[in-house]
Amino acid sequence: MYLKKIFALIIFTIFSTTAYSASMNMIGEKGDPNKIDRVVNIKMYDNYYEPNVIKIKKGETIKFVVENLGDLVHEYNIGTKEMHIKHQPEMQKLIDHEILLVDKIDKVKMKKMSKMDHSLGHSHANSIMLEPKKTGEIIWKFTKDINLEMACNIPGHYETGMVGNFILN
Ligand SMILES: [Cu+2]
Repeated sequence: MYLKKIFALIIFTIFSTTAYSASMNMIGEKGDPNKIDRVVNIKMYDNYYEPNVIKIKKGETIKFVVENLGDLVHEYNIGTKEMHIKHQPEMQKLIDHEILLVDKIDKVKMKKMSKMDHSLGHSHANSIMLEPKKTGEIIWKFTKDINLEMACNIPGHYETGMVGNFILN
């Protein structure tokens, strides 16, 4: 009985990991730091991005240098609209666990709790979450013909305009 449970858990873990990487491959891949074609500077404010429209070419590797100039925590996440909508409950979970505060990320708590629940670890190659006055980087290779958005999935931010578009040309 016990073994059966463990087996089910392993299957579930494999399945959810595979499902996740499949959706990641759909939008491109983590870029090679030695093959950067272009650097784009992004400024995050409460609640919008500057710039919020970026032209990209298929196959291009871009290093995004993201700076949070707002008073709130913000996220820079590259994905499809559907991915962003799916991601929003995960963000709510971070708030419910008091890992994500208005202007602070409790990284110690995040690390501790992510050992029990992987989705709380919140570490993906296509996104970065920053406290006010902090700067971070994402290196992303755009390999697919797909409509992508940059978005902040912290509850209320996407809805109030913290979203932008990648235009493929
Ligand atoms: Cu935000």
